[in-house]
Amino acid sequence: MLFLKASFLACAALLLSSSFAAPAPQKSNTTNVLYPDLLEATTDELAEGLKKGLFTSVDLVNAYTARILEVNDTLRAVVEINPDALSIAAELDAERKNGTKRGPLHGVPILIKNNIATADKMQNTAGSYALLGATVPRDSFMAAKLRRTGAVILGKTNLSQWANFRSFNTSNGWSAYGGQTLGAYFSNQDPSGSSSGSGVASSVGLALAALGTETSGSILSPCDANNLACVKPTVGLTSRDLVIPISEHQDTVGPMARTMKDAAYLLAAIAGQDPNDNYTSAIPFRDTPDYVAACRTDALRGKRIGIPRNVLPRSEELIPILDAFESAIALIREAGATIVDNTNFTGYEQLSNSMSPGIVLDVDFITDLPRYLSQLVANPTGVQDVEDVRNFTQRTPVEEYPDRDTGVWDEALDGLGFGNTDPRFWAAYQENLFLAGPLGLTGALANYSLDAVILPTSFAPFVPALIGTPVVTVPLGFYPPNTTVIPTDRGLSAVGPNLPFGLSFLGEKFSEELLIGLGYAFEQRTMVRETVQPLVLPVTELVDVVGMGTGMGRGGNYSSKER
Ligand SMILES: *[C@@H]1O[C@H](CO)[C@@H](O)[C@H](O)[C@H]1NC(C)=O
Ligand SMILES: *[C@@H]1O[C@H](CO)[C@@H](O)[C@H](O)[C@H]1NC(C)=O
Ligand SMILES: *[C@@H]1O[C@H](CO)[C@@H](O)[C@H](O)[C@H]1NC(C)=O
Ligand SMILES: *[C@@H]1O[C@H](CO)[C@@H](O)[C@H](O)[C@H]1NC(C)=O
Ligand SMILES: *[C@@H]1O[C@H](CO)[C@@H](O)[C@H](O)[C@H]1NC(C)=O
Ligand SMILES: *[C@@H]1O[C@H](CO)[C@@H](O)[C@H](O)[C@H]1NC(C)=O
Ligand SMILES: *[C@@H]1O[C@H](CO)[C@@H](O)[C@H](O)[C@H]1NC(C)=O
Ligand SMILES: *[C@@H]1O[C@H](CO)[C@@H](O)[C@H](O)[C@H]1NC(C)=O
Ligand SMILES: *[C@@H]1O[C@H](CO)[C@@H](O)[C@H](O)[C@H]1NC(C)=O
Ligand SMILES: *[C@@H]1O[C@H](CO)[C@@H](O)[C@H](O)[C@H]1NC(C)=O
Ligand SMILES: CC(=O)N[C@H]1CO[C@H](CO)[C@@H](O)[C@@H]1O
Repeated sequence: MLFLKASFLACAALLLSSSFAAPAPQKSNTTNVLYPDLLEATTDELAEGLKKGLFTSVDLVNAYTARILEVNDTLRAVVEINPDALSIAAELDAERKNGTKRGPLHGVPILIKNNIATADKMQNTAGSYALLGATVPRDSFMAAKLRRTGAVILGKTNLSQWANFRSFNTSNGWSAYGGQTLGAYFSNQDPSGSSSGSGVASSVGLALAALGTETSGSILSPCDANNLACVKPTVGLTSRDLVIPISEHQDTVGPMARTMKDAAYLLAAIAGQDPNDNYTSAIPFRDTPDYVAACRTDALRGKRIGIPRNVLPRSEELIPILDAFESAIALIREAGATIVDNTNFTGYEQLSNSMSPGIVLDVDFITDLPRYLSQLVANPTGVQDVEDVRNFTQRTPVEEYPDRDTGVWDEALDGLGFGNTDPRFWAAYQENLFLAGPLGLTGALANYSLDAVILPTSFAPFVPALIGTPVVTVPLGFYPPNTTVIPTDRGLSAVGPNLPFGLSFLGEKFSEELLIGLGYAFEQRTMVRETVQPLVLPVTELVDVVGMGTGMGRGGNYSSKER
């Protein structure tokens, strides 16, 4: 839920060796007429095929399962496949035959991050062995919502362990339980995080889309790095019931998809009030807005869009992103929007040097994790709080301590140690709200009468995270093929040839309907996602599995890899 920013300056540059430039695998073209290509398949295409009986939900589960297994050894995006996925799909197929259609996601496979609990055979661990075998009393509200709309929960995706709230020297996409997830666009690509597996899985079509969670950047950043269209919803639009927390004030669950419209379908499925998460009582509408209908190509026309220039740093590595951002500004103007430049976040510098953002997360984690753990019905390791989890982590070798430290928890427990009803918490929280609000995003929106603000996605998460406002991101461009690789301390490629990046739209609380429209209009005018193909691609398509039925199961016999 918190993403680790690549430290551009601390990294030595490494010249690209030509051995990295492996050719992209040959893509099958046998999937044209009847079957959508699963790398780019949309909700509308899958719904149409299911409706016409061209393929079934069982076929989709078989195809996506094969794709997951094809790239498991290289990408490690999915840690577990739901052993019940085929039987659930068969039931949904029967229901459809019987005349019941639950909605556009009926029978469509979706992956969820491994911190969103399901009351089934799958684990919910946040990537830690401290929670292996732990069980919950019921599905999380997110899982229950997905099931009710007819989506098949196909599996759990890997994440930066504890949503990147453990260590100061770990890597994006690593967890003890799930190993190291990698991005698909370049050798050893840093997948970003913490919703790393959800991002990578969506980007190479291991399901229609995935759910991620964000505290500060953990949906937006992997969407940025993996060429996706995503929504980081307003805190309170989507319930955090039985989601392993960092911070009740900042956590949110959202869709990570390849297209804006798919993200809209998924958001519509998961948004809404939940008595088990009282932040959802702040939702200002009775009926969820029609996020799919908001996808209009003319949505930018007549809108006022601000640019908080003072948030953008200048550095050599950022030139491709900043250049693409300037082109985006021109394009948005052409689309009929008014650009208001220099709508700066006046409190940004003070905020950047403030301790308050860190204090809020540390203290919330100390407070909120025990609340999650207290709801477990089975808890084999018996961990009750952050202190227990630290102890477990430090003495369990597979957790890779001390190579990956527990610095975040040390800071929270030893440096602060108080809960979020303490006045010291309140002071930090109020400072965040003021600097990121009136002196930040909400101030800029009000002072310049803006509908939204745009930023390159790598600079978008921080301010909205502190005030719980929504952000939509869509693909913007790619680093050029001759880009010099910049590795992280653990050797992941954080900058490199063909690595994707995105554009973000930031708005007021509960303005998702507006932001989705803006994102969609931009996406449809640019369509940059498909201009670069991932290096690692599964090749199984529907044509390879249609009619195989439920007999295959996982680890089945797919012979399509050589095509
Ligand atoms: C598939 O690709 C081959 C080689 O590029 C081409 O000859 C053939 O016409 C294509 N088939 C279809 C159905 O597009
Ligand atoms: C991926 O590979 C690892 C290691 O071989 C294995 O433990 C894991 O179960 C695999 N994941 C899936 C989804 O099959
Ligand atoms: C089919 O519909 C009938 C009548 O609504 C219902 O009784 C039956 O359980 C349904 N079967 C399935 C597989 O959904
Ligand atoms: C939710 O409940 C907590 C604890 O009871 C309370 O502190 C908080 O103000 C409530 N939040 C909302 C949005 O109602
Ligand atoms: C906004 O920030 C930019 C970049 O730091 C700066 O050049 C500009 O003068 C600022 N504008 C206002 C109105 O503060
Ligand atoms: C850590 O766990 C060990 C083994 O359960 C226990 O003996 C020890 O007291 C624990 N230490 C702390 C500080 O909780
Ligand atoms: C991570 O930090 C710990 C504690 O400072 C240190 O022992 C370990 O060597 C570090 N690991 C790396 C890879 O830097
Ligand atoms: C909005 O205007 C108020 C009043 O002039 C000012 O204090 C604040 O800094 C402005 N905020 C932004 C982000 O422009
Ligand atoms: C990459 O190519 C572009 C255009 O050909 C050139 O301007 C740029 O200097 C090159 N960059 C590197 C790092 O070689
Ligand atoms: C599995 O694949 C092998 C090798 O292609 C083939 O001989 C065998 O018949 C297949 N088994 C099934 C159950 O399809
Ligand atoms: C559940 C799962 O996928 N576990 C694997 C995670 O990665 C480690 C290290 O690569 C493997 O050993 C696990 O089997």
